[in-house]
Amino acid sequence: MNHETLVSTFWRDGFLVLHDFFDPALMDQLDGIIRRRFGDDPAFWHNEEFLTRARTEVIPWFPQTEGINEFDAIDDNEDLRKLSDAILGPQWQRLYCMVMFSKQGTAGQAWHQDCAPEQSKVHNLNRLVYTSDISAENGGQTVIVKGSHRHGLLPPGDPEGHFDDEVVLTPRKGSLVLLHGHAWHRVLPIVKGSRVSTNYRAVPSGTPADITDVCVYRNMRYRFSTSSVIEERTVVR
Ligand SMILES: O=C(O)CCC(=O)C(=O)O
Ligand SMILES: [Fe+2]
Repeated sequence: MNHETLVSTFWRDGFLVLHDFFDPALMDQLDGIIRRRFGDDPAFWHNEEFLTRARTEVIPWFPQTEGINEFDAIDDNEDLRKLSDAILGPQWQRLYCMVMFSKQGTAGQAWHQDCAPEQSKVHNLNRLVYTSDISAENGGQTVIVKGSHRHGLLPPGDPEGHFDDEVVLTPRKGSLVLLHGHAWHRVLPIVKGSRVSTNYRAVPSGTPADITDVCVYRNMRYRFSTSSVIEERTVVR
C-alpha cells in the first residue's frame, strides 16, 4: 500500500496496523533490554487508587531518559518518519518513548482516550512498536472502536464493557500500530506470560507537550503528574 492509502485508512478508522514493519533482529535486541530491565516480578509504579479505579495495570519506563540509545533506532526509521510526516503534517514533534510492561495475570488497560477529545485537532498519535508477539492465547490484545477518534467523548460506563464496533488487534513481533489518541481503546487482561509494548508518542505541530497528562476513562478523568482524579464520571440515567 502506498502512503496515501495508508493515511486515508488511518483517518477513516483511527488506527493502522502494519505487520513486519521493523527488523526482527532489532526487535529481539530491544525486547532483551526491556525484559532484563523489568525482570520477572517488577513492582507496580502507579498508586493503589489508580490501579483499582482505572483497571489499568501497566508499568511505564522511559529508556531514552536514561540514555539507553538503542531505542533511538525506531526514531531514526525512515519509513516511520515518512508515515508520521504524512499523518501529522510538517514539523510534528516527538513526545517520548514509553515502554509499557504488564505482568501475567494483570488487568491490561480499561477503555480510555489518551487525551481529552474536546478539540478534534488537539491530539496525540501513538506509534506502538511490538518487540514480541501478542497472541489470543496469552491475552493482552489491543482493542479499539473503529472510527471512534471522530466520536468525541468516551461515554461513561463499564470500564471493561463491550462496544459494537470494537476491533481486536493482535500485533506480532515487528508490528507497528498507529493509533489516534482520541480513539476509544483498551488492552485485554494478560492471561499468560508478560506483555510488552513500546509507544513512541508524537503530536502535530503546536500541540501542548503535556497533552497526555490527563487521560479519559469511563469512570473518571485522571491527571498523571499529580496522581489525582480530576473528574468523576458517572452514567446519567
Ligand atoms: O499497548 C498497547 O497496545 C496500547 C497501549 C495504549 O493504550 C497506549 O499506549 O496509549
Ligand atoms: Fe492508550
